[in-house]
Amino acid sequence: MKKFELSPGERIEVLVDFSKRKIGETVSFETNGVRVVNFKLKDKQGANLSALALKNGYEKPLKTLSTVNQKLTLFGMGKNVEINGKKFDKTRIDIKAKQGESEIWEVYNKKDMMGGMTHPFHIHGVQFKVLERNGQKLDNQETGLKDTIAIKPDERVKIQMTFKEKGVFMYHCHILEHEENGMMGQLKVD
Ligand SMILES: [Cu+2]
Repeated sequence: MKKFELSPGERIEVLVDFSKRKIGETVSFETNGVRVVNFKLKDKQGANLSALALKNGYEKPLKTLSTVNQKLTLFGMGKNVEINGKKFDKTRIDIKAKQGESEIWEVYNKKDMMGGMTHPFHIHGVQFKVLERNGQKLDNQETGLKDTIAIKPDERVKIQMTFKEKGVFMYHCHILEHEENGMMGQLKVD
């Protein structure tokens, strides 16, 4: 890939192939046309790309599940934000799950009259695989384990995860203004 998009809270691991570059050449990462990282090539020692890729976070194949366990609808902008029609309440548990169990969640970003905006949806205490986006398979950027996913207006994503830790965890939009205004819920894993 030549470019990728990241929303607030998202991270990406990138493997860069310098093999066709010359010693002394500079390769840059740019964001909106501004260089943020420069690589100056001093040496070219062979590295095994497939071995590097395998080392980083790729787990066993997913269990095949067919049921959607939870449906979440993200809605709103500014102060008027909600998940499934509710604002955050620290005395309320919104979702219960069991340690060791795998679930599929479907998360939908409902448009409003203004068109809505992208919500970077984030879950604490667990990492997930993205199964599909609007029923379509994914591009390469999203095949790894994630804990935040950017969902554009009118998009619906399916994610699958296995709960490894017991406890109470938050899930929320990662835009500060939205989480501060209650676009957040609580997940209890027993
Ligand atoms: Cu948001």
